[in-house]
Amino acid sequence: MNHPARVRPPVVTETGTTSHWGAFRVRSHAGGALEVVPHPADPAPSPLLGNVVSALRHPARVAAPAVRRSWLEHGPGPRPRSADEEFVEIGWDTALDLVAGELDRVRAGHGNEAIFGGSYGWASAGRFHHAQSQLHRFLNTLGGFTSSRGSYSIGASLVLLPHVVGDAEAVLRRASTWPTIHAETELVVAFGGMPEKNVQVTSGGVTRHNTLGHLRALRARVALVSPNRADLPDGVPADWYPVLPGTDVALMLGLAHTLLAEGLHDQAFLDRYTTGLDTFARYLRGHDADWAAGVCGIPAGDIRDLARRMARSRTLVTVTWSLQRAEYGEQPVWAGLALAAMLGQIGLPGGGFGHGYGSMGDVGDTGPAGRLPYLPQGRNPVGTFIPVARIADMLLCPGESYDYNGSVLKYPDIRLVYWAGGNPFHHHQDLNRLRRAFTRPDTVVVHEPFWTATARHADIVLPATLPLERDDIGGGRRDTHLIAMRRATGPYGQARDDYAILAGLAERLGVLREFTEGRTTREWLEHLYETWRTGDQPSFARFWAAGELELPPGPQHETLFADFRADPVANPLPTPSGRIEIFSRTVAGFGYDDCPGHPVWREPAEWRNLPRYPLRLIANQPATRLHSQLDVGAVSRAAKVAGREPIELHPGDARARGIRAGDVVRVFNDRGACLAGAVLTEALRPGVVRLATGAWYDPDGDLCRHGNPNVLTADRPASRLSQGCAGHHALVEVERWHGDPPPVRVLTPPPLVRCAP
Ligand SMILES: Nc1nc2c(c(=O)[nH]1)N[C@H]1C(S)=C(S)[C@@H](COP(=O)(O)OP(=O)(O)OC[C@H]3O[C@@H](n4cnc5c(=O)[nH]c(N)nc54)[C@H](O)[C@@H]3O)O[C@H]1N2
Ligand SMILES: Nc1nc2c(c(=O)[nH]1)N[C@H]1C(S)=C(S)[C@@H](COP(=O)(O)OP(=O)(O)OC[C@H]3O[C@@H](n4cnc5c(=O)[nH]c(N)nc54)[C@H](O)[C@@H]3O)O[C@H]1N2
Ligand SMILES: [Mo]
Repeated sequence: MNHPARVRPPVVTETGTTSHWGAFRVRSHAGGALEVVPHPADPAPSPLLGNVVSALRHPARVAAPAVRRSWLEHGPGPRPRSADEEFVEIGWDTALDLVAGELDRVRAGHGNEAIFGGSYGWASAGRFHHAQSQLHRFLNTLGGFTSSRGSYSIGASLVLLPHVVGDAEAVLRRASTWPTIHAETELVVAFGGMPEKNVQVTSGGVTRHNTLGHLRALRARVALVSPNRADLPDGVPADWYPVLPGTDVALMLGLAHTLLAEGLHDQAFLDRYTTGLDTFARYLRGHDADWAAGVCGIPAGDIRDLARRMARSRTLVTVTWSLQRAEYGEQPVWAGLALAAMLGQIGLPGGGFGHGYGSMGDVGDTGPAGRLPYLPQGRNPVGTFIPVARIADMLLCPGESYDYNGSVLKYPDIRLVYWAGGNPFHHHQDLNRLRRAFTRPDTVVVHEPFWTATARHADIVLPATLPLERDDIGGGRRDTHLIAMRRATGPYGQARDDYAILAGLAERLGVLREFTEGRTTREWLEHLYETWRTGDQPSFARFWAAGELELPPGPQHETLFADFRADPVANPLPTPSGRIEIFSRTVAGFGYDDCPGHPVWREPAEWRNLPRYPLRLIANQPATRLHSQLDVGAVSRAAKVAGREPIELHPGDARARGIRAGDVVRVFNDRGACLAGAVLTEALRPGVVRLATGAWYDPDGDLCRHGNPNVLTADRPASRLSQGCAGHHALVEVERWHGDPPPVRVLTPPPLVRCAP
């Protein structure tokens, strides 16, 4: 049969922009249709580009300012905040009056500390319209807010690394580069693997996705330590060590024990560059390869062989960020570092320690490491903060004390929660508990482009634009270009830029001048660019007309801690000893049983649920989107199974439960349950299931109809040291769902009383 030829209307305009998954171009066709095409310089454009246009005008967009019916009728105060309640659309003037009035009431009656403006989340790329930066700047002009510290990504590492190597930034931002690894490394021991799905993403985006090519071109042999074979690209020479989730530390101890027992450690390096091996070595006595095998599921012979190979090769020990997003998450980072130190190769090209290869696209990348233009946020006069993942504890337990990094902090009494650019009902653990926590404040204000679960749990929802609907400047760390993000289309419905929303509030609260400094968006872009550029770089007008600016390349060959190795006296680490602290007197002095002074194995508390919930769930980053962003987009939707988020199971585990590929299943434990769609794969270790994060939470009682794994994870910190997010693992059971599953309801807005057009 002949198909009628599809004739594309001619391209009218083409604009450039960028995203956390990379720079791209937007073509407008006659008639208004938009098309996304990759940036011409990008060797590996991200498949996530396919979510952009399909989500842009999706009916799940927030079209107008909306207020929860019960809040509108009864005013501020604790309330159930059901996700099914009706919202009433109101005009912008009324909405801004309500929010400004609430900010005023709360700060006058309870002080600025009662405003929680942490507002964690990735928002969109773009240096000016970064929602969280805008909100922080705005709240600072009002006298400040309770903030949050650290990240969900690396909450444990950010607190641990300063104690043990002095500078978290060095490890996280100046990793040994891929070209050096290609040239020098013989063996990569990759705890958590190096999954290619993750390297398409960097905060702020990159124009050239080089990391994927580096990863696929790896010639060094890789010891892939992961319950999931898919955590390394096919074709990379590898041996698979299918460790049980949460047990990498046991394996590391077994390796370290073998090095010591067989005299394979580098005593000269340890003497000169580290402190505390003796204490660690005493602890290792009870933790040999046989012991490790019993915990981590890797045979003792394989552990000993791997230790010997590590000692005779140029070896890079790398730990993904996922490993520290778990109970006792500090330990795999600290133990991995200790293991690398025992090999004596830290600071040698191609050897040593890495953290986050395969977690983020910019780790090991060779792009420029200079600063980008940024929006000044002012100063927050309120000193109160929480470690970011303690949000539910804060709302549920005002006034209670807790430990954090050697101090005792107290939770403030929050009356108003303000969120712009994040989705806590995606990112936080134990969502049924978070729902209870969100009943406590008087008012919840959210700026969102979409009716996400966070918007549905708010009182006042203000519709925000997406990057294609506004002008901005974009770029990421290690990006080769600075991108002029030129508006490609008008805003959806009545959506406004976060900046415009906050300027409207600032005007009502008498701080317009402080907040805007009298600048329009375009004037801000010019100001940020002009105060950033060097004399030999083009003016803003030329940059904007050209659409992008190529930045000078970064060094190809860099080795983490090379200076320290070259001269530890002239270049000591900023630790108390000036050295790598395998034992930290400071951490030991805190007296935390869940994070003592050297790396230790601790059995996760979650394991008490074995064997009632025999399957070990990995809730990792999704391949088909960034977190929960654009979950209504075409690429994310195409991966759903029967409309639910896919859960991967080993065929044996599925068979034992009568589950076939494509079935809707119920995944459950004591905290809650979700539906998901079964996908069978031999790539997983038996007994392990994988359900990625980010399906928009769709609550029906304790059940999420759509497949958000955070109904299953525990709201338990990594330890008292970091209070970091530990949401990566949970124990669950999976069963076939019989009959028709309840429909997913997140693709349409909540019940809305529409205002007259
Ligand atoms: N179980 C488990 N949970 C996890 C993790 C895990 O491994 N396991 N990983 C954690 C990690 S590492 C992270 S970083 C977090 C991520 O958690 P988040 O960063 O909160 O997730 P996002 O989906 O990126 O949320 C960003 C939100 O901002 C909105 N947005 C986009 N652009 C704009 C804008 O211009 N203005 C406004 N107002 N809004 C905008 C998007 O629609 C989206 O809802 O999740 C964490 N949660
Ligand atoms: N496509 C895509 N890429 C992303 C993101 C996204 O949302 N989508 N998010 C970005 C963000 S904000 C961050 S912070 C990074 C996160 O980077 P990571 O936290 O490193 O990424 P994850 O995919 O969550 O986990 C990496 C791998 O660790 C393995 N793993 C899980 N548990 C264990 C364990 O106990 N032991 C071992 N050895 N392996 C285990 C999993 O199989 C998983 O695939 O990813 C970034 N990249
Ligand atoms: Mo993250």
